[in-house]
Amino acid sequence: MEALEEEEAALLSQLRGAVSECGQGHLLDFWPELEGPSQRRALAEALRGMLLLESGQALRDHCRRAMEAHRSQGEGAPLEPRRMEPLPGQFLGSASRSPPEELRAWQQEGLRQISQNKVGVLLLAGGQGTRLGVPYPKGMYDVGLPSCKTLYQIQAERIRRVEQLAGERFQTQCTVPWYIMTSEFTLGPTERFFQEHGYFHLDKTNVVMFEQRMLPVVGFDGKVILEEKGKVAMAPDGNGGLYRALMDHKILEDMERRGLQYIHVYCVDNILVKMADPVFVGFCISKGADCGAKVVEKAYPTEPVGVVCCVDGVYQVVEYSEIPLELAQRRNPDGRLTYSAGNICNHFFTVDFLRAVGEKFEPQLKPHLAIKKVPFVDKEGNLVKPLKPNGIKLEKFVFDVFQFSKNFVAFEVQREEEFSPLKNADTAEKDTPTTARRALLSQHYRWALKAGAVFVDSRGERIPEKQSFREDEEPPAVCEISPLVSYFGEGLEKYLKSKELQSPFLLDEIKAETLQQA
Ligand code: UD2
Repeated sequence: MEALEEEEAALLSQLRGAVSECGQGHLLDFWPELEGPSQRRALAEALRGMLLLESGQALRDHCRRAMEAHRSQGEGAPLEPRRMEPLPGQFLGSASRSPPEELRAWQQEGLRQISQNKVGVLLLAGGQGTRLGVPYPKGMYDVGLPSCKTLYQIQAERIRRVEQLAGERFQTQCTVPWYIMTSEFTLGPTERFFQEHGYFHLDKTNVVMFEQRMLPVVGFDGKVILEEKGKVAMAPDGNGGLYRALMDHKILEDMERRGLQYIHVYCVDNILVKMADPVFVGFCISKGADCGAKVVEKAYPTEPVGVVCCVDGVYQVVEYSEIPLELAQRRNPDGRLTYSAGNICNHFFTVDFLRAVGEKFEPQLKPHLAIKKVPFVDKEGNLVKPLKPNGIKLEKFVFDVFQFSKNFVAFEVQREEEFSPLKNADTAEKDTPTTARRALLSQHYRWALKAGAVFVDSRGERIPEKQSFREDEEPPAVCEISPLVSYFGEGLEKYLKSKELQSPFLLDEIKAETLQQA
């Protein structure tokens, strides 16, 4: 017993010295009040992780950087209008303006690379999803489709289908490995969810989860925030934490061992995401790109998407939180937004490029500032839920590596086909479960009509067709098509041509088989 107490006293004195040296002595203020050795051990572990080196240099730097970034916020001219230029036309491919034969050639190239096991997908899933407000990872969310599928299941099934399409086209058996970057908040629940669902019939060895790093959240006074008496406030290091995490967990080695050359990186919440999109992948490869981004035309000046553009002649995304309003609102003589190439967090990278970033460029990535409301314990030990923002998070952004690209390209796609993100709860107007569900059902309704289907209501009366309807309008009939039946509307005629379908209609594999035989 005595030995234990002595050991603890020694540990405390060592820690106190180290944290005080970087001005963070307050982190141990409540040590005597912590309940038992397990709480003390947990705090000691967390502090040791933050201190990193004995000198405590890393923590001191982090706090200083956070405070300076906060102080200089709004000072100077962050982005003078003349420095920022729209993306030149030659770097932009387009899904709607390119001739069909060109699109077919890109698709063929993408499928060929997939069939040779050279393409992987990487999901950024470490975010906390605070705006949506659910206590579990966003990928587990069910937006209320007839099938009740979650975002993860939809994505898994699109992977299976694209493997099948590529395999059939080139007579191979192929795999698109799925890398999933999680954080301390999302790893456990995501792993459990995949286990419970049998990895959605994917081979478990081809689903690789890894964790990004966490960083302490700093108050405006430069002091790390204590969220509880024995718990430091920590937050993931942004989706640009990807590059460190790839190195930390030897993920690039895994990619190389599998012979992968191209990676499609995407964010978790876009219900229309085309996993390993053969057209986009084929386009990037055909242009010899090492780095690429999918964009949609921005819908309105303050839409929360970054803009892909050039800053001082270098390709970049200027994030929605950082673009001056005057620039976001600027329009061309034809009335279109000047900075209209909206980033949808769908990126293409060669594995070689990712390695160059990991080994060489990553330390040059500058963190961005996010000011948030962070619960904390005050000096008296009371838990306070602040009404105003009080905490500084520093985050790296995944697209900040575009500046290191030797050959960057962007590919413009149609919003209604490829972008409907789930960001907010249904109390908001945009980017909600309702808008995501509607976007997917509208797309599937269009696919069914194109394949020659006719919809009827429960009394067997024909539902008048509508080829186009507003974004905020429900499609005339409810139709959901499993990704296992069709990846992007292909191959539906054999099931749906001249068929009368009663709304709501769900086309899964079993239904498809019966329809084909009918
Ligand atoms: C992202 C893009 C924005 C636009 C928009 C479209 C960035 C930095 N911004 O903004 O330009 O394309 O999406 O929907 O990419 N994530 C992590 N770790 C983190 C933080 C986030 O993995 O530490 C993941 C998160 O789980 C999500 C993705 O990154 O899948 C994007 O994060 P977000 O939803 O917070 O990004 P948002 O909407 O601010």
